[in-house]
Amino acid sequence: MIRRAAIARSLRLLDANRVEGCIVPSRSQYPHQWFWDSCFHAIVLAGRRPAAAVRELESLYAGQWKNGMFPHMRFLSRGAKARYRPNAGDWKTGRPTSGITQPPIIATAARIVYAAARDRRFLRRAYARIRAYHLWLQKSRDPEGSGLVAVLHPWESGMDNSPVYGAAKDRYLRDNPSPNVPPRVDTRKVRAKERPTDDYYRFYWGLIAGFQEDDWDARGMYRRGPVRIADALFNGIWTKANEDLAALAGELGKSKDAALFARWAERSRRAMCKFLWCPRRRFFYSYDLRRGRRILVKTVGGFMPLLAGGVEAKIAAALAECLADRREFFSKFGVPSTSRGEAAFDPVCYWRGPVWISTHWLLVQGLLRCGRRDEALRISEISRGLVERSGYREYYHPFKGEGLGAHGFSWSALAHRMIVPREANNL
Ligand code: 9WN
Repeated sequence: MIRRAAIARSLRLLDANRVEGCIVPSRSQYPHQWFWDSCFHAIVLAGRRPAAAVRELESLYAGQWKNGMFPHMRFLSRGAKARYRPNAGDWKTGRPTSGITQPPIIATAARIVYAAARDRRFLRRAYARIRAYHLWLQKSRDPEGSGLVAVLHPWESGMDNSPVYGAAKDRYLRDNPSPNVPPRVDTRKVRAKERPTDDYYRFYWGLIAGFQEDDWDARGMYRRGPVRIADALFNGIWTKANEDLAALAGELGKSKDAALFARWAERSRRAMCKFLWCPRRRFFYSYDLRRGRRILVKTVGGFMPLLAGGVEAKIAAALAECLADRREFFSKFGVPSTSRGEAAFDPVCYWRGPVWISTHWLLVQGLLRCGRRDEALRISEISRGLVERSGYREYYHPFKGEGLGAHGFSWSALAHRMIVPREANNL
């Protein structure tokens, strides 16, 4: 009964955050559409409102570029312009979207939504859109076919000020005259210490200016962009997404496509184990493709290769140990975004320590996949507890459980949908 009331509250929040046919992450802080947020919203809705889940995913099509890319943001109305920067005009992409992407979780979301909605028309349309996206991502972010796709801007990683991007930021600011950054609006409603520093903002805006010089040409951005990082979370999601796209292709009888995407998934699994896994430190790290070395900072992203399956039992065991270690990722209120052992760890600052419900959700899927049910259940329970206690906040303090960042934050509704029904993984 209590559970049902909680789910109803989550659905009410999503209803309240519906703007112009899609759900925004938070009315006050993020008044536009974000790519991976909408995928998470669709996953939440699939449980009780499959038709609404279909609509949420389909609302992303309006932003998709001709070359197949799903941009990380789609700007909703002119009225919202002043409330979020960079706005559509700042990006100069020639359309009301940003020019970069975000973690490619749409195939996974579509598989979950299809398992719930069983709507063939949705499946056919979604498949065509997502296939184009995967072809774009593969070609423009892994042109050598290594199995690892690159992130070119920290915003693409979804974990914007993660210390994974710290060294790249420092190098960038050292080599480039500090770009002019318009006054920040993100710190008007959220305390500055919970948000990225001004330096990060100079880096974010500077990278955008560089891409504008390349006229948003994917090849030029990849070749000349100062950041080229195989992010562990992004690649874990990408690998799982290829497996899910292969399943959707199979459902449509497209066996050649199914074989292609299954091969891509397998290639990425191998590449993650070869390049991201460090046998000595027993952890998956993001990899700096420009410099040819791992970025030795432990973040929650290091658990995400588990999503892809096929991880050796001893690797899964090492990660489970790390998850249970108080000096690393164990804390009363969940799994911090950055290890407690890192110098950059900060329990209130955004992706440098706080607990996020989205990464909890991903972690639960990864743990279930490698048979770690007890750990998965613990994280599910903590997630529900956080939302009950502190509301739908953007992130939470790992030791105190207090809410941080934006209020009325949509994807925190995932707390009530941590365990996805088996049929979603068995189309
Ligand atoms: C920049 C919307 C997005 C999330 C990201 C999160 C945050 C934006 C920002 O909010 O990023 O894209 O302005 O800080 O880091 O993961 O998709 O919720």
